[in-house]
Amino acid sequence: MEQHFTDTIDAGRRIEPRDWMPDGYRKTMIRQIAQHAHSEIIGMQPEGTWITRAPSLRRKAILLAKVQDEAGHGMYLYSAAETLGADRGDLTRKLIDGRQKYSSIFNYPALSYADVGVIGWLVDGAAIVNQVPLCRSSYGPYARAMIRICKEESFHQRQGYELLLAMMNGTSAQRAMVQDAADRYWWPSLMMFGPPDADSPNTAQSMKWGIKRHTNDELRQRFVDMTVPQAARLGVTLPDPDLRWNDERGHYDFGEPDWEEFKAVLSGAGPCNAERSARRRAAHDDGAWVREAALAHAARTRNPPAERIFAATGAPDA
Ligand code: BYC
Repeated sequence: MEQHFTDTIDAGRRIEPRDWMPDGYRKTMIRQIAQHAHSEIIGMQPEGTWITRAPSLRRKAILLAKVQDEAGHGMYLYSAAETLGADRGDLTRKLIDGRQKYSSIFNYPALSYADVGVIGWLVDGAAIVNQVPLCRSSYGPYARAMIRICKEESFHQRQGYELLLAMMNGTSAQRAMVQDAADRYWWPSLMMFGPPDADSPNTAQSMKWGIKRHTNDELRQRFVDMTVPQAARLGVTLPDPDLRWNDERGHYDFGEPDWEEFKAVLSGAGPCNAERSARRRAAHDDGAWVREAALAHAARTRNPPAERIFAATGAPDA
């Protein structure tokens, strides 16, 4: 069975839910998919705070649609984790109790409306660079979920960039807001790709299993190369004095993110960790009655009371 699994991966074919897989593969897939799902769900919070304060009806409609998409992504991903035997309620409890991670990026605040644009441009931009290769990930349900997610992320990135273009063509105060947001989000966006390869405990095995197709550093470089010309077009300066084109490498050189800050954010000491978790916990508690009502409704639908059957079909003969 192990040979068949290895042959399937080596031939670039997909592992499907009913196929045999090593325990480590299942565990790694559940970890990655759960962290990804949690990121989508927690990721609704920073931008969500701006829905009621959007500057126009058009911006509000776009932002609502985007945040709703993130909820949808979380749902596809929890479903993908369920195909591996994970229990959705259990995953949610692990998120709420702080036993499972979500992306570091969502532990930073969204301080102005320009942050909505910069999150779309940089955070969704980084997400696309990271997730497009995952459409070829070896686990079928995850790879297929990723195709739809990437299409939607692409819309998210464009709406962010379009919003920033509008602001950069506005007043000097608006341009300053965009620059400030880019200054705050640049380094945390680079951290989204994970620790440097030398400090990444999972990359080597995940590459062998075809779960990941590129290393963290490869994707970080790809993101920098893609983003620098976009920043120039916008008229935004990226806050890195070491950022320059390297003709020999055919890539941009860039500075080192503050990995101590990254570790602090992962260990719960980021600017918004406590707030994000508390909000998620409160939403879960406040939603208890919805879950109870849904369960009661499902039970009633499975075993409808006699009077409802008779109302629909007419009373039986005495
Ligand atoms: N934040 O060995 P490594 C989105 C963890 S959602 C937090 O390199 P791996 C969006 C890592 O999980 C964005 N934790 O790990 C949503 C591992 O944890 P364990 C989320 C991080 O898995 C709404 C440990 O550190 N995207 O885009 O090989 C609105 C060691 O790292 C981070 C995904 O989840 C981090 N930044 O590689 C807008 C994509 N980085 O083992 C946008 C799918 C690392 O200690 N995930 N860790 O539990 C992946 O591609 C990979 O899991 C990663 C990490 C590249 C993130």
